Amino acid sequence: MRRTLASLVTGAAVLAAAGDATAAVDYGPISHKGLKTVGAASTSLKLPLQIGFVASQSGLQGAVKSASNPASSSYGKYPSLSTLQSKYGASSSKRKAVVNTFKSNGITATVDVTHLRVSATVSIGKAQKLFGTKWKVYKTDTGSKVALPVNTPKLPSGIKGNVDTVAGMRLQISGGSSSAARTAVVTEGGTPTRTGTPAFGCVPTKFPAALASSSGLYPNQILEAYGIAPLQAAGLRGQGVRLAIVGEAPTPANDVSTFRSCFGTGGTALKIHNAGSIKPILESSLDAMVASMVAPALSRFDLWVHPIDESDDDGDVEGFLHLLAQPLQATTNGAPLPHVISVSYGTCESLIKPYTASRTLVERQLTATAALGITTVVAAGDTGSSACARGVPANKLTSADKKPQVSWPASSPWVLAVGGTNLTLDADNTIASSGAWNDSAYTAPFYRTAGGGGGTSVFEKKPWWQPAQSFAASGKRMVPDVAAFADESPGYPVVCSKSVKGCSGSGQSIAFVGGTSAAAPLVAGMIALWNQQAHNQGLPKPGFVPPMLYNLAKHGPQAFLDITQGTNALFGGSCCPTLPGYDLATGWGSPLADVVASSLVRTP
Ligand SMILES: [Ca+2]
Repeated sequence: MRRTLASLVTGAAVLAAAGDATAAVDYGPISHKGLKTVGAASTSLKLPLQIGFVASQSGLQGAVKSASNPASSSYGKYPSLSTLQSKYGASSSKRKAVVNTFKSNGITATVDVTHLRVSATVSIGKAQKLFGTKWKVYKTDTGSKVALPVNTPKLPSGIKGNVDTVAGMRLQISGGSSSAARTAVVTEGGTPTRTGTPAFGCVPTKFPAALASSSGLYPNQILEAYGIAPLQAAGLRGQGVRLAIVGEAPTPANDVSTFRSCFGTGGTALKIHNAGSIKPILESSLDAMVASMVAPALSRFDLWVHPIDESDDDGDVEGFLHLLAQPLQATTNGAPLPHVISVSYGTCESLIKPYTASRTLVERQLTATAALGITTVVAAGDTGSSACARGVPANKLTSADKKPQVSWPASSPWVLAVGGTNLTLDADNTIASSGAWNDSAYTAPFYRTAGGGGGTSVFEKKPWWQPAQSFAASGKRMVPDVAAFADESPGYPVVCSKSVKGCSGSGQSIAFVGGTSAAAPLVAGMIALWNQQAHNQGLPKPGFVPPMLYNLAKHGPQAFLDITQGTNALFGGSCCPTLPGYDLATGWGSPLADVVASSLVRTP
């Protein structure tokens, strides 16, 4: 069984944003121009509003730069959460004015821990009075029904002037024509079957069927290949470091512990938060098992769960915002901030592009996270240079699906984007060859339209730490930053049980799973070890690592396994071949964890 990562989104309606040049408040796509009116919206429907304060976004961005730039004298000096609030967040008077305006209308509004955002759930009945417009239900061109304001909302005094972004005025009532399941599934550096020498752990006795298969690169092999094993042997196992995974569903704790005892990677137990009665998914199992094999002895190992409604036209960006905000929000209950957050979700840029308001709020959340010295590691996607082809059955792929696209939020300048590679190992588990992950290069039965995400963003600006490249559109964010083993052929062995969505068989079994959603927690685990190394040696905190890694690629390229074989194009076209050095299929290549750990930056 093979599976790749879950996505945020399916088909989407593309609506024009209702712009108001003077007021400069972004409500996202709330225009109903050209849509068929269904009727009045029920006044009891609830709008989950997420509202961005007028705050010092440029100051916040500057704080990320000065703390994460290895050439800066303030390298490693990240502000605390309380400094971030007071220096860059909304002022007390702005926060109070907004909260009190809602309060006087009988609505509870809650300011988030960064003081950049406030949330309030408002019935359409109350919203109509508060914002001076009716809401009606409209039918979109995908067949979904949405409630939208009839006129551009008018912000009441107390709110007006204190906020610049309001998401959630548009409420999806029913889903549209959602596309089919997202379950997906040495050519050019890869071998679709097992290579090297696995340590099978408990597999021969507990999972003989997995032993008999030719799939899977096992934990000992991955740890050896990427220079993680020597760090672990030297005592670096994540002690003192906090790693958080965010996901739309939990994993059975028992599957994670079986995996860890099977392969000898036991240590700090995974704490799962807010799982409720949500059915476990394989994605979360993969994330937890891969991160735990790299950094088994973390001081905190958390999985934060928040459901995502994948039938929403926008892929539930607001649900994603909640998901992403949890590790920071948990500080209100006394939880310490994580050092690294692993995210295996994404959606293709053209689907998310119109949803400007909620997208802006996610970007700000990611900026605040980076400013606190936390790296958010995001999977770059599993459909090569065509991110919109995700989840679309081969016979239904349109030319728009096949177009070069990257996945968001991997394309955000505030995250580390991790692409995918294939991997062939020698008998001693050192790397024999590695190429861009692209299963369309294999023949049956290993052929898949699956590969590592990468390309150039259409709406994200090129971050200051990314040097321009002749082969990419100038001024835009290039994806990925790095890449690691993600090939679902042969895949990673993962323990899964019957209760897990997407897992077949009775009781526990081994599934072989791939995707950049495996590569992302792998790199997140490495970042945990680099944090520990920096702490042990009294070096500045690696914090938001992309600038440090790009600096390293320039001055010490041996810290990466440069990938020069293959392309991540699944449907032909010129994007994106691997090249010597940086390329749009694999970034700088695969970080070699021990070399990076020995090259960490000292204070200038
Ligand atoms: Ca390369």
